[in-house]
Amino acid sequence: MYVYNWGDYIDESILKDFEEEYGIRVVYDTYATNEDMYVKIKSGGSTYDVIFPSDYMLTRMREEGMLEKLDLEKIPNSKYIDPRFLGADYDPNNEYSLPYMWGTLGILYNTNLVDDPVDSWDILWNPKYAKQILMLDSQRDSIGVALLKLGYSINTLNPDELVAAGEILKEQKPLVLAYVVDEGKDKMVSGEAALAVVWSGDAAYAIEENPDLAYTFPRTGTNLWFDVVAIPKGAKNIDAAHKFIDFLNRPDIAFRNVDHIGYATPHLAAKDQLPKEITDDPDFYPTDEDLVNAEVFVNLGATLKEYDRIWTEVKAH
Ligand code: N2P
Repeated sequence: MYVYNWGDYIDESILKDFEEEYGIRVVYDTYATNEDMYVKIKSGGSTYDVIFPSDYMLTRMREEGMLEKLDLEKIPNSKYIDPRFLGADYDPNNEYSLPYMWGTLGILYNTNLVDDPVDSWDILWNPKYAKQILMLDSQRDSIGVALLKLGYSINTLNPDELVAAGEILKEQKPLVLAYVVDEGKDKMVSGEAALAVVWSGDAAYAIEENPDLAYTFPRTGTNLWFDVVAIPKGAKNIDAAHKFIDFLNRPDIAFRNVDHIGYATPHLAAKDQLPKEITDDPDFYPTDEDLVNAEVFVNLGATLKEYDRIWTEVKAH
């Protein structure tokens, strides 16, 4: 069975346990962004059995006929998923996906190096932190941060707003140490950078390695995201894929996994086993009130081309 997941997004000992219990060999590959995963699946060169898209990418793949339906009868452990994560816009009838992890986009910072309040995206444009800022090498996220700084929606279809976002990303570039994804954690842990745009669970992981780090997200607006597990069309091991998804949702496994990777879990039995100081922390388990200004990414349709163009320009600048 072939599993394709984000980097640093599972306790890999769980793969071994699954192989032993089920006698099914797991080939495990990773990707850095939704867009990388999409291109690989779309090209058809490799067939995976299990993938982990985010909300907006699930919508796109669903609309493009790139997904198999899940048979929930074969995933009895799906009963542990908190119902508030079901019936979401990206999969209104829960036909194609089950929630895997959720979280926010925010700022990981080194409390020894940053003495300004971290409560706005503006800090990422402060020249005081020149060459100490890490941005995500992920187009929706980085353009999203720029749109938020300008007070626009992260799902804007307005070309002028997008051009303005591209302009401020180019302005910011001399301050940016690097555009990174999984490597950002190490640069923050080592103290090489002072501020990084990260996904919440990666922050939790880094803070555990270096207690001088802290994470928050601007309450003025951010991206709230949901990552799910799904089976791409053309998968050759659909039965094994269902077994694997069920295994991931077995309470002991779901707990071990989330405890290891540090993201917020939609799995009630796993969440119950986590320390209260984690599940009560509004930066990692935000309440509705913390999220009043947060937006979930949506599939952009034809305007995606504009985002692509702007991101290419920023990267080449
Ligand atoms: C894990 C990547 C998490 C993806 N390193 C956030 N959507």
